[in-house]
Amino acid sequence: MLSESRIQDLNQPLLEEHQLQFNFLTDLLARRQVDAGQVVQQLIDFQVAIPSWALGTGGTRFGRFPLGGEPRNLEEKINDVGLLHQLNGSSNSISLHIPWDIPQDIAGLQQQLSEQKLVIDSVNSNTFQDQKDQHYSYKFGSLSNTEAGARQQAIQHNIDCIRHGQALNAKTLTVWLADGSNFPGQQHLRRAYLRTQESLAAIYEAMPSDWNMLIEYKPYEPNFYSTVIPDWGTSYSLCQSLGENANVLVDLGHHLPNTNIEQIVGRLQQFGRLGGFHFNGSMYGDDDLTTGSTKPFQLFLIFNELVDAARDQTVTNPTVAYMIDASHNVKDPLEDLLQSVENILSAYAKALLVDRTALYEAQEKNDVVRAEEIMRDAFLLDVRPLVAEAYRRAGGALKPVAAYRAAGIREQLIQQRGKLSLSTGL
Ligand code: AOS
Ligand code: ZN
Ligand code: ZN
Repeated sequence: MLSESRIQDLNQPLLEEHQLQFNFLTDLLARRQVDAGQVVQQLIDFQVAIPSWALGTGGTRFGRFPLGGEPRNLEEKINDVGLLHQLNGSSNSISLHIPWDIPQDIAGLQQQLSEQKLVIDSVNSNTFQDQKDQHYSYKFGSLSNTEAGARQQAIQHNIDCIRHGQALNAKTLTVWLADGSNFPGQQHLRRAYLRTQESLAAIYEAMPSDWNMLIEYKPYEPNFYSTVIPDWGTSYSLCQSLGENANVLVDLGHHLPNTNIEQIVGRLQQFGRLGGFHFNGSMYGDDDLTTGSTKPFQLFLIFNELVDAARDQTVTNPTVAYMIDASHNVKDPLEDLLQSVENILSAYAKALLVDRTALYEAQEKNDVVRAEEIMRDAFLLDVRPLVAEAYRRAGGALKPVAAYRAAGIREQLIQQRGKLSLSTGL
């Protein structure tokens, strides 16, 4: 939808100022023995998957305010991710949600994906809603349900997800369970865990050997007394019992306020069990706001753990899958996703700039203030010229949100798909 030359035209008036800022930063970093070009290359290589359910306006249980032009089917969702990828060069993959995105025309989809330079990242199962024609209800759980038939149905759904994913060369199944209880005594806590473990083992057994399972934890919602997989420890223990292709997924919104998420990230890498991320921003819980909108320092500290572990040869963690899991009520979802990716790349760039030798030295000497200053030095540097340069070198826009608006993309989408088009999803 956007031609490369259109993006170049939009970049043209911004180029001079960009060069000025980028050159300044390059010189400044060179004085500190950091090669700006190398950092830019690492930013270009960093890709964040976009979930199919984030492309339409999200909502809350109090209502939804559709924006128009929302993708109505998988083809249109892929198209939207393709647009994002054209603008920022950093979103080359899409995560599917079954049954919302069951692939029909496999050959057509494969062709579309390759034309838009995209791949399918992961497949997410859905056992938190009842689908019509479904025999057993998930009202009282899925993989942990007390009824064997309901568990079997949920196991089969996850296996079906794998089959759908295989058709499009995906290699990851993400499992998030809403299972839990709302009132004390409602559920036998240990038995619910054991039933879940057994169900997950059945799915794991059916999974091809080159696939990975990511197990997401969440302390509350939609259940408010207990959740079967509430925390990283439970996810971790399940992964340990399943095998090496099961790993923990950290969704930034799935922690109680003030949890030290960066430490969890560090621990999981130490244990070789960090499988992936769902990025979003959060004030209170699973708010699904723009990543980095409220706590950019926390995001930086998380990336600091990732960069640090990547440089440590004693850490043998599998490749981490990065995805955004956010969709809120008031923004154009495509603008929201562009902002999220930008905040993620900025946090990563800052983490790459931490003077690690000096930091280790300060840590060894217990020089608290010096250590903190080193972190602040990296965090407070304005790295936007590095991120913009990464976009530009990848053929994207220097300022993706501005380019998206200037190109009138939402208006075009509304014209094509209608004012009332509704995306399937939450
Ligand atoms: C739910 O809270 C989890 O974050 C899921 O990862 C995800 O949002 C859901 O599967 C989307 O339907
Ligand atoms: Zn999530
Ligand atoms: Zn969530």
